[in-house]
Amino acid sequence: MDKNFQKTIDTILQDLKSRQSSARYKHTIGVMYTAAALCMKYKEDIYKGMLAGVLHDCGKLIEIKDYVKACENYGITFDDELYKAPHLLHGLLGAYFAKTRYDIHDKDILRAVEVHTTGCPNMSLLDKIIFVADYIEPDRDEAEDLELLRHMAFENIDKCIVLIAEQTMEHLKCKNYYIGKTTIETYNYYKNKLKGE
Ligand code: DGI
Ligand code: FE
Ligand code: FE
Repeated sequence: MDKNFQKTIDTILQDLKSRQSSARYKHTIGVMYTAAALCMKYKEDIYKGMLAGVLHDCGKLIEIKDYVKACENYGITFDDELYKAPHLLHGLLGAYFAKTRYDIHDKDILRAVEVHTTGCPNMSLLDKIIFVADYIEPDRDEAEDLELLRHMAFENIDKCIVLIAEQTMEHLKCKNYYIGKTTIETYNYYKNKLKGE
């Protein structure tokens, strides 16, 4: 463990506090602590989990209308389908800002930030923890069955991922929003994984 870890987290939090809305900051803190708890449960590095939690939405430091242009400017390449749902770019932008603004180069952390919105097949434990923590942190209240999901996160994280992906797709379908390829792949991958167990 890096001895300066707490200092690194504090410095980034201080910066985020001054740049994020108070609601987004509260969510950030919620994801950080929820990720820490899940790391304890699943024996993942707590400090990596906390740092990934702190950074996961830092892509939102710029406005959504600027996401596409920013990706072009920074040389961040993305699948054409993301033009249909540009808010999904905040993970990629977040990983970029984590590196360039906050000097975090740990590949596992950057990857967890990158995939936190859609998940992806075959996620690392850290990826899963951030994906789930983002959805269940204490300040969230919009999802259905939060009590069940919060319990399931600590019982069977893969099952929790399937439930989250399912709810997200339902929600998108109801609203007639574009459902991304990766979102569907995440759901299918973890659904099949559970069947095989
Ligand atoms: O950034 P947060 O709000 O904390 O959470 P997030 O990064 O998980 O983003 C959640 C939003 O992303 C939520 O409104 C659902 C949406 N989303 C997730 N997968 C897809 C999606 N939106 C579209 N259009 N398509 C997707 O596949
Ligand atoms: Fe996000
Ligand atoms: Fe988030």
